[in-house]
Amino acid sequence: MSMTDILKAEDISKAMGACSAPDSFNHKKFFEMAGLKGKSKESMIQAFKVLDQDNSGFIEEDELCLILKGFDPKGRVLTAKETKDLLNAGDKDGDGKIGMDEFANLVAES
Ligand SMILES: [Ca+2]
Ligand SMILES: [Ca+2]
Repeated sequence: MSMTDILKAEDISKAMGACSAPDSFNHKKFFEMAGLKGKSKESMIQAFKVLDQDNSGFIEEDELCLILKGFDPKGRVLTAKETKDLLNAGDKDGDGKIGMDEFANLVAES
């Protein structure tokens, strides 16, 4: 399973292009452009599983910084600031990682 099974490659590539410069990642814009926003719960779970590389049930900080690579292997690594901002935006219960529900909320509110 990869993101191109869930989303259109063309949309992913547009979303990637919009945040190619360091510190330009905006999760709201990205999830919307990539077409993830508004997807079914099932698709959201599939996307979460792609990003949760070690299958821990959570997207930890080290996986968050690789989020763009989950969408496209050629994507860049997020900067420390972008990773922190994304974690702060999504981590509602404050355990320092993003669970499935937190991920779905993060995408939905974007
Ligand atoms: Ca994980
Ligand atoms: Ca959390």
